[in-house]
Amino acid sequence: YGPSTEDASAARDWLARRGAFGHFINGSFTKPGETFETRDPATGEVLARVTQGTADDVATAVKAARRAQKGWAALPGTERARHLYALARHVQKRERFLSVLETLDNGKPIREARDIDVPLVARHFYHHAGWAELRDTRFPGHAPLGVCGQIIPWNFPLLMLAWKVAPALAAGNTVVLKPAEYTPLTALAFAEICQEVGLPAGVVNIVTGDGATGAALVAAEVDKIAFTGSTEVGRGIATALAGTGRKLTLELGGKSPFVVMEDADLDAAVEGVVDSIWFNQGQVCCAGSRILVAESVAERFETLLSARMARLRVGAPLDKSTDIGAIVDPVQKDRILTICHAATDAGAELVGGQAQEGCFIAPGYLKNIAPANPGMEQEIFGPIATLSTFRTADEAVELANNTRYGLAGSVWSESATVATDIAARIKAGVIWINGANMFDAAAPFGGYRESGYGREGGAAGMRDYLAEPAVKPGREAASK
Ligand code: TXE
Repeated sequence: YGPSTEDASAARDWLARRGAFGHFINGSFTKPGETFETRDPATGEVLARVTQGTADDVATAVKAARRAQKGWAALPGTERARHLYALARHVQKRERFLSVLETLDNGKPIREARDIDVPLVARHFYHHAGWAELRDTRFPGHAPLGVCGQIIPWNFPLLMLAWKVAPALAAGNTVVLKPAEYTPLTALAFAEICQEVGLPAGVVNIVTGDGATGAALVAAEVDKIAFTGSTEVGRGIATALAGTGRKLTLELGGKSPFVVMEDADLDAAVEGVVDSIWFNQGQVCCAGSRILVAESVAERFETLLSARMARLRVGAPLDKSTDIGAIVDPVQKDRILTICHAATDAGAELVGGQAQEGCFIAPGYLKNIAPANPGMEQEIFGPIATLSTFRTADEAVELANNTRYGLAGSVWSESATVATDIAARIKAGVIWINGANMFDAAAPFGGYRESGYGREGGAAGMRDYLAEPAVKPGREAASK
């Protein structure tokens, strides 16, 4: 485990001290109830035991959030901001510990947890501290929604928590958050940070558990559900909430196009693929999983791509030189391999992408793949892209949009005119030009079609945590 040993032992000491975790409700940890194990996917080692939240646990947490909400909303924006700044600073103070804990629980390379996940978490709280102050100027007459139920996935555990918690709190809501069952640990560490900074009790509540706990939260007396996860579960949540009048935002799957035009800087585009589909083992909702490359440069591009792919190091996530860590769980590994087998059975050729012992899969891509191939249609959510070619710009756009999803896209060209023209014609919530997977707290993120609805980040994200005024302030003033 090399140079990270010291940090790793700090995280392990913390886990050993805690052993089993209860929920975080009304500012303190409950006694552990019936528990399940959370493991390090790289080694299979049990890291801790975590409580399986019941409907009663959820109801208790929602009550605590309800009690806290009026007081929290009544604080001046500058006071809410002060708390959000404090959360950001304390995340930074404990960034090494949080990075190691995230890597242990999720299997992602420590380099990514340390340089991407945790810094973005701090940035998200800093940014939304600003929004807490600006809320009434920017959204006059708007009110917080009340209590928000938030259900998050396992691919960016702490970052998804930040995306949910920071805007909700900035707007004046209180929250009950359910982390994913594979990766509950950084959320529980975050609960400790809430205690450290003196966040009022009940403003943030964390109930751990699996899908049943998530379903209990959806059924609880909350004013909004914010969900990030699979399209299938998102669809069920939308059905469950239909007719209840509760607000819902869904951030679901994707199969985002990565379009390499004839005049692209091919070396840069190859590096873009690394950031796009081989980042976080490809377990990224906005991963550029469908590479579309201009036929005239396809051969050269593939030569560069396969050479770069061969240099990626698969291995121990805590090793600083690792590029590709562990898949989050054996179930997910099987899911990835099943789609790859279906793709090759249907005639595609898999380059690389070998399954390795444990939760590891080498990076790879599927080529000679038909548009109707399952590997082309389904979200693989692993380190395997598809590679196909196009002849004209129109064909590139048509292929890019040939999906039921619409989360993200990436266009590579040395011509601003070409790049912006293609970008504008791709139907997706986020488009990067000559880049991939660039996130910022100020930029709204979210999808179209089966990728969901609602936005997270920036003003659009704030709006989704606020209720419109019944009377527009402008008109009210005019009638006086
Ligand atoms: O997701 P789930 P899974 C996609 C990706 C992946 C597939 C399956 O393709 O291979 O989904 O992953 C909670 N009511 N994404 O099975 O089940 C669950 O406990 C309420 C894309 O892990 O959707 C967890 O907290 N909640 C995605 C969260 O939902 C329920 C990220 C996500 O788990 C629930 C993750 C229910 N009935 C997977 N059932 C992205 N958009 O980034 C489960 N949950």
